[in-house]
Amino acid sequence: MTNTDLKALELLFQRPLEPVFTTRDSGRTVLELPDSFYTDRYRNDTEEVGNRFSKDVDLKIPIQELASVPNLDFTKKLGPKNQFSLFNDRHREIASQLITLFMGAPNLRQFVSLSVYTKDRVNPVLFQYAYAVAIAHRPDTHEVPITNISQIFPSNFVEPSVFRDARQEASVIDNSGARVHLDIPRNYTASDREDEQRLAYFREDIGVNSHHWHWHLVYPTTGPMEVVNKDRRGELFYYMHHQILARYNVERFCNNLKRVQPLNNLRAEIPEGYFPKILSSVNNRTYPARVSNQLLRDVDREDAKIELSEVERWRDRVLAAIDQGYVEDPSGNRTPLDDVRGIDILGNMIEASPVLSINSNFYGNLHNEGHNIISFAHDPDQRHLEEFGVMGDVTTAMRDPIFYRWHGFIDSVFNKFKSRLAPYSAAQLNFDGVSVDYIEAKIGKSNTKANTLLTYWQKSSADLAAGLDFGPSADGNILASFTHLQNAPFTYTFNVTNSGAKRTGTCRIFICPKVDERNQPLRLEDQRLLAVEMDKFTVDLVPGVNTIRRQSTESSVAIPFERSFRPVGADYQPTAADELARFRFCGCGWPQHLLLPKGTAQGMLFDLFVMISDYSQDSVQQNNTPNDACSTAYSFCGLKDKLYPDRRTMGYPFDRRLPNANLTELVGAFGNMAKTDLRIVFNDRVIDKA
Ligand code: CUO
Repeated sequence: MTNTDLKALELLFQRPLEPVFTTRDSGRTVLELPDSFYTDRYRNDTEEVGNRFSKDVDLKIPIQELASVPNLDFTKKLGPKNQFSLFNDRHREIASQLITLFMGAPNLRQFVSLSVYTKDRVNPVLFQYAYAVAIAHRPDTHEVPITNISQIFPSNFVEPSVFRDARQEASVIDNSGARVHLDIPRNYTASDREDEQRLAYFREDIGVNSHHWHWHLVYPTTGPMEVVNKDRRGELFYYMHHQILARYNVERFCNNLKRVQPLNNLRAEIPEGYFPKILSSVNNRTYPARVSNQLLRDVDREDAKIELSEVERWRDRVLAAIDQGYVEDPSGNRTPLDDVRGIDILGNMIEASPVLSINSNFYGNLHNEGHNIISFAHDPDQRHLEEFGVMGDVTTAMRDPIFYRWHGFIDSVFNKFKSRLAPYSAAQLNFDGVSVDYIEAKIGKSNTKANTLLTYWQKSSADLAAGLDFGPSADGNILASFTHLQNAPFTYTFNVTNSGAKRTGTCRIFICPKVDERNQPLRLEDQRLLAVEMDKFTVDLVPGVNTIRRQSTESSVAIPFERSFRPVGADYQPTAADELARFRFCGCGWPQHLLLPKGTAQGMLFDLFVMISDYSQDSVQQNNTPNDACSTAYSFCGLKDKLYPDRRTMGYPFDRRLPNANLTELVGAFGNMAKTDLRIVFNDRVIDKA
């Protein structure tokens, strides 16, 4: 790959709504298009337009003619100003064809040309999605970093009045180099009359929403098989969203709210309203709101038709399959839903992926159509010409309280399947001759108490300028500051005695709430569903006592703030090839600043649970190195182009019933497990990032 190919591909993530011939890279670079690339609108003025933008640039990147010009008619069903939804069948079909087209470009240079040619001819959000999927999966684009979605379409993530300020500032400060901080307000979507508002810091967190977008980008439901058919993707759909639910429920306990009520009755009013206030980038309108006590209705629109009864029928068939213990393909062949493959089959069938579902005619498209019905609740028959609400878009869905009720229902279906499996046996849980004798988690400073962790508010800033179309030309001088939850970094220390020969184990760390919303102790059967995965890593155990130390910042579920909001542009990228590969894949991962739940001012008690399992039962045969691209967040995101690196079912040991009544009995019965009380104290102060 030459540097200019790399650069051209990167530049296409910038200024998604501006024509492709305008300057990019802070006015320094322009793409030189063959005349045939100009759309009809500019075709008669190609010379003038080309000259105007290439006048003062440092670099002109010539774009090669296309060997064969694609027919893009299939994309026309989605207009340039329409919203694009991954949950919408027609949109997904268009995206799938576009991804296939991008994946099929014969070489890198032609891929660049194809992308440049396509950019102004299709819906901009559709383009950015299909383009990013292709970059993530083409073997020749490994080195191209995918710009975080919050930087491409910042208006989907932050309160819109900030952008007016941004443009104003840009016109006054020009290129003097002065940096302007724009403050994104907190708590702008509702007042505290709305109880759900207590969770806004979680639902509207930029890192949470961009993680969710990135996950769906890495695990699309349609497209060429080599893109869609990833190892255990259905299971990971279940597990990643299950963990979101566990985290959200625990977060609710911290805020004095009861657990999410799964949305299992589509005919009942939805008490939770949501007024998102954010702007859609493509049409400059705010995302539609949903009033309190809205009823869901059949959707009958040009762009979507779904009946509630259809979704209910699919739901009943899926539940019947779980009760019967098998699924049927279109020819009537039965596949048992066993303890190893069952969850993966169900994940792909319920989400659903039309290419991986065992029988999409019969089991339908349960989860996606639920998103759709909810997202059109405000205008189901299009009489008001409104587009879908935030639930229709993976970049914004997690902002709405209803997301957690719908996913709460989907999760309850998966949990129902898991609870039908036999409880884990002693043989599946123990690790003979290994005992965990001591565990603690402690903040780094010397005078802190063990097992008391701390959260607080932090003010950080991110450069969101790449996506500010027609905005300031010099990026880097407009920084958006926002306030988010943060935790003080801490270290786990475990003492593990190995009474056998040298061997390897997998260390699994969870935190579980101890009491429910009424302050009643949780039974293990409830606690396991609320267990929050904190970390997972392999440990080598020598004979005798081993002391294991691990930093909270090394967690296998999370990525650091800097990776979620890295500055874009070649200047900021690592140069070593392996570092680059990691940088590129690594936008997927739970935000490190939300690794710990908020806790409470008085301190909220949790069980810190650790288990060392037998690595010979966990390991997967593949070249496994700790430096794999983005090995840091593999629990939620897998490893790029590899098998999921833990053979146990995801969530082990809490994904199935356990042979004991409570956690104390469980750790008493198995020496390779231990727990201790952990207190999370929340300090209600805003601390500026150093
Ligand atoms: Cu991620 Cu419903 O699957 O939003």
